[in-house]
Parts: sequence; structure tokens; C-alpha cells
Amino acid sequence: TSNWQIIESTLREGEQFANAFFDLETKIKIAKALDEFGVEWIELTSPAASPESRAHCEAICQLGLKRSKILTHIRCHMDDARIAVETGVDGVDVVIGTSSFLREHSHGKDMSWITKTAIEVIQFVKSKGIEIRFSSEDSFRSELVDLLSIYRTVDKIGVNRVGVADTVGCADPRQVYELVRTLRGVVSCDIECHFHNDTGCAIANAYAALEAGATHIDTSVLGIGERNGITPLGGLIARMMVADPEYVKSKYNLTMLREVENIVAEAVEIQVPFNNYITGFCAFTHKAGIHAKAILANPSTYEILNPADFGMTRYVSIGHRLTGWNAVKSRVEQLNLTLNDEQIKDATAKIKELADVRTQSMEDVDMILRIYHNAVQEGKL
Ligand code: HCA
Ligand code: CU
Repeated sequence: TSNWQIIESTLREGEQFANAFFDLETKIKIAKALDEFGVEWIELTSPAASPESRAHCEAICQLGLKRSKILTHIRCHMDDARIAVETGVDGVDVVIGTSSFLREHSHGKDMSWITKTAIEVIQFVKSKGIEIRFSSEDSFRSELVDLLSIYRTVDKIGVNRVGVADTVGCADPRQVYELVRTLRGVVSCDIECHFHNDTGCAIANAYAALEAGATHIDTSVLGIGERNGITPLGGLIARMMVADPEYVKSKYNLTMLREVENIVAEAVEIQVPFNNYITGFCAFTHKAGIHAKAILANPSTYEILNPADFGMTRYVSIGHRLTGWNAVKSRVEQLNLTLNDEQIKDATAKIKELADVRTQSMEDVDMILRIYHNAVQEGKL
């Protein structure tokens, strides 16, 4: 699983999040932060969606970002394609529904119309020297023969990528692996995957896709998108850091993750979830005495990610009824107090006694230790 790229869709899929309304200033701030982080691609809402969307797309193309290239996302339609190629984007992502659900209840077109239009759109966009991706919406509820046949056709006429989309979040990692693996044998172009998170599989599905030969994964910051969203940028990074740390570190400015998330959280008026990958408030907090002891001796015992790689810090929680004397000892050393092990064990017993009634804050713990230390110094203990 090395040699893959991120298509960051906060400014497209993310705009479909219930709370999202991005003005140009906000979009620019998000685009610059994503560029700073180092995502390869930033995908923008279709310029055909509204006059403002078009103006924003043009403005972001003109920013001259350092690293990220710009994509826009359109329906498989010549009207949209003609507008898209005028905006200054580096690439166009084209999508159309191929499942019977969408063919019958959404656009009402059959596979031969879809194929004919796809070819026309692809050849037109390519003729302008712009990259093009063709994707089938709702891929996992589409007929496999239909999918493979249209992908084979667009691959032959030189599409840069084909896309697989789990639009409703129904797929599981095994199904993803199988479909992408099959597709890998059918097309020679790149393969992009897009996973909704309705059933909690969005990160695992992205990983399975990469294992099966996909080359591009769609993400959004904090996973925001239609309904409960898609593969979150931070979650994918967490997963890939474990799979291939050197590759991930070489590509991305990981200490920017928290800032990117804060910018987006503020823009859409949400909190970063408490249990968020990497940046959640307790992502690197260790609590049980047994864990605390081991973590203090060697962080790898209970940590698969190193907080320092992301500019985060480890926290050992002490003032609770599950605490242990090793954790307290480490705090005593941090506070530069001199207590021997017997005294620390005694102080720990006092902390546990109080914490059994009410969890003690770090300030409370420090106060208890200082009072205990003073009593020892004054010969009262
Ligand atoms: C949608 C479209 C899409 C497109 C994905 C893609 C999806 O809003 O329904 O272009 O690959 O989930 O199918 O986001
Ligand atoms: Cu989507």
C-alpha cells in the first residue's frame, strides 16, 4: 500500500454536509490549509451548480497553491463539461449513477446513453488538455457487467482514472477488495474510490481498496459530507501511518492536521469529536494504572501512533480511582518533588481515596502531592 494519493473533497462532498455553507474566504482558508498539509488533489463543487460556485472555483484555481492540484466534480453532461473546462482546473471528475435505483429514479437514462455521453464528455475534456476521471455513482448496487463494460470502454479512450463510489455506505471491506481487484484486472488507468460511512466502514473500505490496487482515495476533513459523511482525512492518515509510516511522513505535513480540522470544525460549527482519530481530546490519554506504568516505561506498549508525529502530546491521567503509584511517581518527578517509593505509594493511596468519591483534576492531584511533600519536609509524616 504505497503509491496512493488523496483527493480531498471537503470543498465538494463536504459542502453537502448539513451544516456547510462556505463563502469564498472560508474556501480559500480551507484550500490553503489542505495545500499546506500536502494533499495531492482538492476537489471543488461543480461550477455548474450556481454562479457563486463557479466564481469560487475560478478563484481557487488562481491561488497558485504549492502542492495541491484542483479538480472539479460534474455530472456526466456536456453542458457541465463545457463550463468546467473554462474554470482553470487541472482535472475534472465526472460521475453518473449506474445502479438501477439511480437509473430509474434519478436521471432515467440507460447504459447505452450513459456510455455514449461518457465518451463524448471524456473526449471533450481531454481535448482541452485537462485530466479526466469517470465514476459510477452507487457502484456497489450496480450490475458488475455494466460497470466493467463501461470502465473498459472509458479506459480504452484514455480516461486518467475510473472511480468506484459507495454512495449509500453499504459496502464492506471484503466486497470492496473483490470489486477493486476485479477492476484492476480490467483497466490500466488509475482507480479512485469514494466511501460513505453510513455503516462505519469508510476507513476500512478505503484501506481494502488500496490493498486491492486502488490509487486514489476521496476524503473530507472530519469526514463531513452527505448524511454522516465519508472517509475522514485524519482517520485515513491514522490507518496509513500504521501501514506505511515512512511513506505517509514523507508526503504530508502531519502537524497541520489539527489546524486543518479546527478550521473546518469552526467553519461548519461543530466540535472535533471526543474520540476523533489522532486529534480527539482523549486520543493519547492513558488512564488505567497498569497502562500508565507501561506507557511511562515505553509508549509503544499501549500506543500504535506516536503523538509527537502529529504535534500532539501524550497525557497520563492520574486523579482517578484506577490510578497507580507509577503514574503518580512520574508526576512527582515532573513537579520536582523528592519522595521515596514508600511515600509515593502512601500519597497514591490518598489520591485513590479522594478519587473514589470524585475524580480529581490534575490541579487537585498536584495540590495533594505538594501538601504531602511539605508534610514530609516538616517531618510530620
Ligand atoms: C453524490 C455523489 C458522490 C460522487 C462520488 C464520486 C457519491 O453526492 O451522490 O464522484 O465518485 O457519493 O456517489 O459523492
Ligand atoms: Cu459522496
